[in-house]
Amino acid sequence: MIVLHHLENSRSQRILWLLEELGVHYEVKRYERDPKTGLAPAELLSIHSLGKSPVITDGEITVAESGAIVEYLVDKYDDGKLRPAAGTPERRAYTYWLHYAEGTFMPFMVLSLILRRIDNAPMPFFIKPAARRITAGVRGNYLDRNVRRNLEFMEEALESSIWFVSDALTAADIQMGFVLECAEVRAELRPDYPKLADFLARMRQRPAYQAALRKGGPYNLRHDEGEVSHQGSNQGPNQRKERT
Ligand SMILES: N[C@@H](CCC(=O)N[C@@H](CS)C(=O)NCC(=O)O)C(=O)O
Repeated sequence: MIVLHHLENSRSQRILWLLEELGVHYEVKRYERDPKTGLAPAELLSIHSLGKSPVITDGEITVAESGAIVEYLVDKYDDGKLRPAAGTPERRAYTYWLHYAEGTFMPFMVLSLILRRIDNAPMPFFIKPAARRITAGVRGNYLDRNVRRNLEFMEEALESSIWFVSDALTAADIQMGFVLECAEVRAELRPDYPKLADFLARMRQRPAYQAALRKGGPYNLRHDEGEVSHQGSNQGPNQRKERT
């Protein structure tokens, strides 16, 4: 039996979605973040040395890192639906997007979150202007340009097909879905990136995505704004931190 060690409001949501698309029987063990730090509980360290989520266990086997979990589950349960055949241009595109999600785009989203936390951190009033100058400098000289370029790149990729690889959903799209959910929270997608916004709308209409929301419990990446962003979320005003 697959057990998904699922941290609230995290990348683990993509594994839930994948498990639902694959129709696998699995168990969810949900972990809450520390309300002050937003970090995962120490309990997760007993599952994998890095103490991050997602991580799955399958009997004696433990698999961490969402891309690796996707490949493990697709190898074991997919019948050719969610991963194109080896040696095809579609398979090359699939591999690219599967790695691009965590390898290229997510680091910008994490940096964006860290900068925002620095901006909002309690600190002596005379330090605040210097801290703000540093975060604004990183945004202006590095982050904003990279985020924009990547959003344009992803938008262009969706000009020739409705999902990233083709008009058929693949597991790489499932990996990319969380990326776009983060981009939605930390960068404005409409009106400049209508195809990315359409991707999100299409993703959220899928029965498997909706089932994943029900299985995983409250899910909301839009904490700073205090908005409820997804069905199944019951975010309260006492939980207003953005999470990675
Ligand atoms: N690249 C890893 C990232 C894992 C990761 O950083 N997970 C976050 C949740 S989205 C986490 O566990 N954060 C809690 C913490 O750092 O304590 C993956 O894709 O699995």
